[in-house]
Amino acid sequence: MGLLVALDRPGGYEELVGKLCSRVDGFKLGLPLLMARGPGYAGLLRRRCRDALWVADLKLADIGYVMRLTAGLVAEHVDAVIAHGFVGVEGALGELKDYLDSLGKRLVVVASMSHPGAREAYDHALPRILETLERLRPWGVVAPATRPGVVGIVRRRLGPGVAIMSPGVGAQGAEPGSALCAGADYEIVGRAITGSGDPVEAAERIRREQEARLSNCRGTSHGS
Ligand code: FNU
Repeated sequence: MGLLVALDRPGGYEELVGKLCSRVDGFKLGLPLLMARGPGYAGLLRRRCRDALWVADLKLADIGYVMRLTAGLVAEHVDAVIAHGFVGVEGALGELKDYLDSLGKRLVVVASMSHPGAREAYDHALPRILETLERLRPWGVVAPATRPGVVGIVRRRLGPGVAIMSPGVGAQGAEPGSALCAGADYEIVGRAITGSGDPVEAAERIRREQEARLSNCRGTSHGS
């Protein structure tokens, strides 16, 4: 069972990361924060919570050459980098994965997205993206908590060896634990924690809700 906190809004998170460190499994750094503060800020935050999983959410979607250049700017400070799945393997995700492998870093690929409009693209694209993921075998996959059915499809197709992380819990409407019950390893929560008056209390409450939902669904569906 996992909880990753999304840090998106440009701002100072040193204190918050220190406070949340023992309560969550990791942090996902968004582009607004990385662009405002620079890639080195990831390293500064990481020093506040070394054992957590640190993910740079770059949502790369380019030729391999440019994705390698971009990932290379932040890779030393994080464990994993997120790229889009629709760009395919040859000359794109394959190159990025080889590059990250050579640095001892992990690739996470978006299988489908959490917002309502994702249906327009991903309802059609998902079968092809799943083929890409089967060939590529990235360390992790992003699948939407707002559509737990998609999380289940990804889990069944890729098996237990892939880390599934699911955004959409809280501000986007999904309940804590719903994606975990569908087969995800981590739920990604941003605003419901960072936008709360008491982020530590919010993170603890979400943890409790994850545990409660997971213990209810375990045995009746695919828990992780
Ligand atoms: P919160 N995110 C997302 N949907 O929301 N990486 C996706 O399909 C996806 C993502 C990220 O709504 C988003 O960028 F692939 O405040 C943000 O950092 O909880 C976080 O997940 C959700 O933030």
